[in-house]
Amino acid sequence: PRITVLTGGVGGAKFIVGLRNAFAARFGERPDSAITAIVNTGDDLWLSGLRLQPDIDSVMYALAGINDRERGWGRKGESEVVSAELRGYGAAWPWFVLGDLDLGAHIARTGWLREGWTVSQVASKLAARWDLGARILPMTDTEVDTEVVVRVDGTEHSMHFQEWWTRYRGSMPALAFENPGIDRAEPSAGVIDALSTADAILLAPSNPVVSIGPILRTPGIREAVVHSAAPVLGISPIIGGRAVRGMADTCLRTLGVDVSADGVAAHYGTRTRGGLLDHFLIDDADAALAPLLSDFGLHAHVRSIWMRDEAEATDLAAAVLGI
Ligand code: GDP
Ligand code: FO1
Ligand code: CA
Repeated sequence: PRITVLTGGVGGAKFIVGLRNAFAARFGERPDSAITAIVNTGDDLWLSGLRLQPDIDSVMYALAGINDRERGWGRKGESEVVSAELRGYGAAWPWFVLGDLDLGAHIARTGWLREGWTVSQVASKLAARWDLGARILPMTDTEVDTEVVVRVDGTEHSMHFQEWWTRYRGSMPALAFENPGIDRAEPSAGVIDALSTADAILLAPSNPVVSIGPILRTPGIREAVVHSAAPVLGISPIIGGRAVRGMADTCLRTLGVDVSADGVAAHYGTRTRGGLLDHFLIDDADAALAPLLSDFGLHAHVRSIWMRDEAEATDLAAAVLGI
């Protein structure tokens, strides 16, 4: 079977690692091209002349088994020699760490982009180094970096999502999240095919606003999900009214979405009623919400959806494959 997953960085990456493992256990082979991750590129940014793709790198590092699990982002065993030098020169952002190992990916990527390779070709070239067991596709080859609209002293300003997220930790109330140019962006090569030929489409437990949001806003992607013959299944990123980690709660409030598993389900909507989902997985802690989801016309599935380690992620993905 072919499985296509829409995903952001760390939350989605945990699930995709589990999905790769569960697929291999169930079908007796590594999924490789049978699992396609369509990854958010809204987090991407230029910094000191380098192109960073945090969500692409989070998925690649997690599948390669070289991610820093404690910190949640970047490479494990990282050092910060270059970052300290950049700070010394007053270059880049003083609040933003560019790890030495991580910089290898940024330099390689930027070099290839300057040689004329597309964003998705570059993602494949980087991925080729590792035995990932899944395919990584950036949602688009166009730069559509997410901007956050904030109000300072009564006037509205935009800042890059990474500045809002890492410098201010989401503490500045966000009025809106925008992706300038996205109306003219196209899905990268293979994205629509991966959706229309999938046997199942999954919405990873990623940030619905700033990770899944930009993917669905890329022209053609939402329609491809809605019109797919495959079942569409989502996993809630909200457990017991809280984001497991990160600031999905703050992002949801900006859109006026209730911070709850049923709030996220209603935000995605039910396919039979003009939305996206056929199935939604919620945590045992939210079991009381299951009847509400059924009222939305959704198939609700209740189990533990908290992935504390790789074994729990694999169990969760095995349950998803069984639906
Ligand atoms: P980011 O791009 O690095 O922020 O990662 P994602 O957008 O892919 O995922 C972030 C979301 O993952 C957050 O909203 C978390 O609530 C959610 N998340 C993280 N870990 C888990 C988990 O173990 N289980 C579930 N259900 N959600 C999780
Ligand atoms: N997150 C931080 O909180 N602080 C950092 O200094 C930081 C550096 C960084 C460098 C490269 C990269 O790919 C990701 C990095 N992140 C950092 C994580 C990232 O800002 C966010 O967690 C995600 O973009 C949100 O999805
Ligand atoms: Ca992200």
